[in-house]
Amino acid sequence: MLIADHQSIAIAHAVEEGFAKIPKRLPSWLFYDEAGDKIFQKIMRMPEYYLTGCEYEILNTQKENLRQHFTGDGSIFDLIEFGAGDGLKTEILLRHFSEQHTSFQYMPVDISSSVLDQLTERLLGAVPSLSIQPVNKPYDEAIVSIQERDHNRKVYLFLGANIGNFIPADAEHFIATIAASMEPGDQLLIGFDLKKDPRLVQAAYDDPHGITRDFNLNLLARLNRELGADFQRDQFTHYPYYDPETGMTKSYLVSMNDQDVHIEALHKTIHFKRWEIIHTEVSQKYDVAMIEKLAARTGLEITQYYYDRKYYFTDVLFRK
Ligand code: AVI
Repeated sequence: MLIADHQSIAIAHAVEEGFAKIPKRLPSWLFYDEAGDKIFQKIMRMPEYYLTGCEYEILNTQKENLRQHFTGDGSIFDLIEFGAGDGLKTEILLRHFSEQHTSFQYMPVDISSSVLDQLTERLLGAVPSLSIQPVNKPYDEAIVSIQERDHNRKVYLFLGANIGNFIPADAEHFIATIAASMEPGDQLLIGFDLKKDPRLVQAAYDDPHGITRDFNLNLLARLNRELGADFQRDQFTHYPYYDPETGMTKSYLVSMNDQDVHIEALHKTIHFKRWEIIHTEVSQKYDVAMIEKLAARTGLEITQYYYDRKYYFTDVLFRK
């Protein structure tokens, strides 16, 4: 028996809409259920997935520079983070800022209250003096409500190359939404994965351990669990493709046979032709020209690029 709670209604809706498209697609937020979160932790520990190590390096080497930028005139600031995940990377900054007696409050934003509860508990264990105010809302609503809550200066964080999971037009729209709410002096730090040797990018999404394959296929397992679907995971194959011209990695699940899949919650049977694709994710890689264009089009100024030693990744500080 399927329980039609708020979350499963949203999932059913997204799946119905996605499978009506040509080519079929599923939104990448569907990756992150409990099983998907665990597989993503494994991805972040793989040597092929260079992104995490690069950003750790940047935050570790630049934490004092960032603190000085964020602190500005010394007045208290709100450190607002979208998509904090397990918070391990942000902890580098939070720990350092607390040790330096920096005056700030940390506001992680997520639509999942359980993600926020776990994050809060973990961070308070790691940094007991942290002032943390979780915001349990979709990103756009959170931006408005935080604005109304206090008049502190705002520093927004969007780390981990999460911006890459938007197609460029949507990335611009998201940054423009934040920029519209920023006052002069407010800042925004975004993590961008950079264009590089195409083989390295390809390997990050097509690892030899099969971990990213499991991450992608978990989508189908999730639909089986939550929507009563009868996908056979071994009838689909994981196929990521990096295009060095556009900088876009697209991930697909490809149907290896002609097959019908029944989805109980939708009262529908979906047909997949042999070699038909389901497009499941975009991971956009950037270059400096693309980042400058984003800044120009959203009315932001670039204060600083922070790079890792290999120039694989950059955390870019913007201000209004
Ligand atoms: C969360 N996001 C930035 C990851 C990425 O690189 O696009 C998700 C991911 N998908 C496959 N591997 C990692």
